[in-house]
Amino acid sequence: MDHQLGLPVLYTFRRCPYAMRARLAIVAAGVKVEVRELVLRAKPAHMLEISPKGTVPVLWLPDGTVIDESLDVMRWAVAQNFPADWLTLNAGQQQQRDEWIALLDGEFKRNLDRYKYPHRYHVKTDTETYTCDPLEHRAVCEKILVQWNAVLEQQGLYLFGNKPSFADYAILPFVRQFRIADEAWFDAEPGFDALKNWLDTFLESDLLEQTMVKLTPWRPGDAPLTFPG
Ligand SMILES: N[C@@H](CCC(=O)N[C@@H](CS)C(=O)NCC(=O)O)C(=O)O
Repeated sequence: MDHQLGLPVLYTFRRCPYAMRARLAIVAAGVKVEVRELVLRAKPAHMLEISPKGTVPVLWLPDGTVIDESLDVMRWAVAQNFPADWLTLNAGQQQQRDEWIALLDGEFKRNLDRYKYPHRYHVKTDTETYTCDPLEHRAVCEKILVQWNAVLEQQGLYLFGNKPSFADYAILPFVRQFRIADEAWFDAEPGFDALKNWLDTFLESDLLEQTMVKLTPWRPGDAPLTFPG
C-alpha cells in the first residue's frame, strides 16, 4: 500500500467534479502523483482507512499526511508549483474567489444534484409526499450562471480576465456537469454567450484532456501508475 514511487498517492474517480478540479490543479502545476482510479460503489479499503468519510479525491502524501478535500488538494498542488499561465489574485480577488467557490459548492451543487437526480430527492411516506421538480432546481443554478456570465462579459475569457485562475478550475467541472444534464437545452439557451465561450475553451483544452485520461480501477497489488502519465 505504500508509496512505491515515492510520490503522493491520489485516489480519484474520473467523472467526479471534485476529483476533476484536484486533477486539473495537479496537471496545471506540473506535479506528478501515483494515481488510483476507483469506482464509488467499491472504494478501496486502504482509502477508507486513511479517510473514513469515503469521498474522492483523497491525496496521501509520502509523510503520511492525508488531504481529503478537493480544494485543499488544489491548494497543495499550486503550492508545490504555481502554474505559469495562471493569474495570481490580489486580496480583493481572493475574497471574490472564495465567495464564488462557496456559492458553487453550496447552493449551486445542491440544486445541480436535484436537477440531475430528482428521483433521489422524492419523499413518499405515510405522512409526507414530496416530488422534486428538476426544473425548479435548474432555475436556481441558472440564476447563478447568469451572474458568472455577466462577470465573464466584463472580464474576458476567464473570471478574472484573460488568464485562468484557481477559481475557474474550481468551478468549471460543475458547469460542465450542469450542461451534461441536458446538453440540447443548455446549448440552445440564449443569453449565455460569455459563459458558453468560457466552458468551450475549457472543454477543448489540452488541460482537460490530460485530466480526463481513462484508467482501469486500481486493485491492491497493481503496478503503480503515474498521473499525468
Ligand atoms: N467536499 C468534498 C466532496 C467530495 C465528494 O462528495 N465526492 C463525491 C464524488 S463526486 C464522492 O466521493 N461521493 C461518495 C460516494 O458517492 O460514495 C470535496 O470537495 O472533496
